[in-house]
Amino acid sequence: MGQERELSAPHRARVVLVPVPYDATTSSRPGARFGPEAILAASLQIEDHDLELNREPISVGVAVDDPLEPDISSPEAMVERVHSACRSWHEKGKLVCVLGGEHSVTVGAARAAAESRPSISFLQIDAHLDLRDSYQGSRYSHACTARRLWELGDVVAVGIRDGSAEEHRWVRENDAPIYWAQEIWARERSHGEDWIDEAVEKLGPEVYVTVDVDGLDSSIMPATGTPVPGGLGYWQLLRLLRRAGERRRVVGFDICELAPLPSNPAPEFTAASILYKMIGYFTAS
Ligand SMILES: [Mn+2]
Repeated sequence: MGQERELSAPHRARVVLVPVPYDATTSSRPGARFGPEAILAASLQIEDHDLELNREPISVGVAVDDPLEPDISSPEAMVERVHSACRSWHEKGKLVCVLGGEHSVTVGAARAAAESRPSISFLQIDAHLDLRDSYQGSRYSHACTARRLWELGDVVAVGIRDGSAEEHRWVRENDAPIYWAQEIWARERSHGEDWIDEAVEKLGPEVYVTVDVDGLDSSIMPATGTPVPGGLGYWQLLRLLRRAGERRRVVGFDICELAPLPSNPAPEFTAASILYKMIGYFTAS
């Protein structure tokens, strides 16, 4: 985002981006540590005017924090580091967006957003349930993200198409609201996009939005550690995010799990575009 320097000064900016180049618990292809840098580089090519919103979202002011140094002593220590970095921006009244990094960093960002907001709820875009209580010896693995979010508030998950038997059992036992990718696909044949309003209605007044880029279909988002076919389309995801911004107060958000592919620059432009759209949608009021 090639914005004017004055607007990107932290004291002027309404939005602060916190890059978290970390991917220590990734179980498949690593590389999410290179995600923040790739998204920020691609963002320089995005035009300031947003055709859909008919304004320049960048004009709210967007500051970019220094990349958070990874703490590789444990995933829990890294979550705490993200938490404390985000908390200091929340205390200054900023809308904080974390650029991951693997999805475990969301837990720290969400905790910071949840402080002094006991009724916060979460909108999770993902291919995976991420509902394991622990994974490979850690409760702060990327595979446990949604389970940790449930300890802070209700989670509405969208685009899901992968999960273990244990996770599916947890969904049934807890009656968790999941918008399975396949159900969305089938439902749109007969009912159009009514699922979007329904999903947003399930969220409380204050919402944290986490976008794991693998929620998108792997044809447009191959650059991620664990791509899964049959995911959300670009416009489908944007319509959901826009509606969430219109109907709810978004108090924090992130975009995670981009692991850039040297052979294909399109995914980082896709992620940068979604980031810019979210800035527009979530700062409308
Ligand atoms: Mn995922």
